[in-house]
Amino acid sequence: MISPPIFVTQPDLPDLEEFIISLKKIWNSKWLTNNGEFHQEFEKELAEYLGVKYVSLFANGTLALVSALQVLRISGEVITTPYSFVATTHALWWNGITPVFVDIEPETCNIDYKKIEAAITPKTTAILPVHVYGNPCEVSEIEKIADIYGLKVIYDAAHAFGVKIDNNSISNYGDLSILSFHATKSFNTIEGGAIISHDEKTKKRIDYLKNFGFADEVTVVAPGINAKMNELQAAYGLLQLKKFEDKIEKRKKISEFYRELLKGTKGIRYMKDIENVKHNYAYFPIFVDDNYPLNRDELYFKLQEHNIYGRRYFYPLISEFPAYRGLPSARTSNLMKAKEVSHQVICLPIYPDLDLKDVERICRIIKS
Ligand code: T4K
Repeated sequence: MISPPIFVTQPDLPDLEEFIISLKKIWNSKWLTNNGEFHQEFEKELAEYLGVKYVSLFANGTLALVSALQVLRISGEVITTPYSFVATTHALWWNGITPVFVDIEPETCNIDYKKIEAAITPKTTAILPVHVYGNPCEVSEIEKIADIYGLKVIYDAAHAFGVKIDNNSISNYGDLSILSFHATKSFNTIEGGAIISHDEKTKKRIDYLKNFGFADEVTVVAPGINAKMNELQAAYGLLQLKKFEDKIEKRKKISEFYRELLKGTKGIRYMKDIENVKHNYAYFPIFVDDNYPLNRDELYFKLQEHNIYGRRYFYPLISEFPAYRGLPSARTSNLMKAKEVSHQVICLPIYPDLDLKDVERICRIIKS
């Protein structure tokens, strides 16, 4: 008998009874969106939990990214990675900005900071790196480059909710950081996202921009957008926050079990924890090289025959999609490492309720 499907992730939901209590409050108040009580409380609690100064909630991570670029008035060219979810580069495109792709460093799958300087031109205004799979970028080195060339840094921290370096939130680095709370993320509000900022003036500008640019009833300070999170999402998020640490512990256990079982499997590489980093174990990518008897796609589809649906995050590279492949920086010779890794990766299923017996079964298939 074939087992039920196991997907790359399964969203974690709050306790339904508790959520109903919040829903009743919303029903009674008739306050559904536009900076309601749950929204205000969620922003405050998130800032406290993450250890950051200001959180601005958004309807989703993509709108947070698009808006973050507007907040800092970024234009011209922005240096970024081709090894990410398409939303990273799409946010640039929606702002009329030209992405300039820089290759990655295969150990972490993050942008290779050593290659950033060579990509800077007089049109460069910012760097948009991604903490891929929640692995922190080389934040100090990136900051040094940004300071020398007068560039802004916006981190796409969509995968990095709760990640810390030396006990300091990853979201405290850069001029702004964006988070995603999509259903598939380690922390979800169904859809949702946030911009993390470090001073009151910037927080204000973000909040104006996500609400059409309104500063008050009769003042529109900029052509803003509607990117607000609603009260239902915020109430749901508050409940999620209470149990997030437990969920990370469960993910960590699963991650460690995968590593233990896959240890020594020829042709299969996986990522190690980084010293001084508190990881969130959002993803469990493996990289299949020539020493493995099958190529990546053969293993990917073999797993599917057993009803196991990993995902090839991130294949193809963003630079290979029609909108971007004509750009000079999209040429393969510029992105050799990213190309190689994108042909090796499979993200294996990981979520708090994943049974360790299923992890065992997945590893048995990989090793057989
Ligand atoms: N920057 C980065 C680096 C990102 O990775 C993302 C999003 C963003 C920015 C943008 O943030 P948002 O605007 O999304 O907040 C998923 C997500 O839709 C996307 O949020 C995420 N990155 C990306 C890496 O993954 P898909 O197209 O792979 O998702 P989908 O629908 O195929 O779901 C994957 C699996 O999850 C399904 O096979 C089954 C399971 N699933 C999914 C959903 C939605 C469930 O069990 N229940 C569900 O409700 O993009």
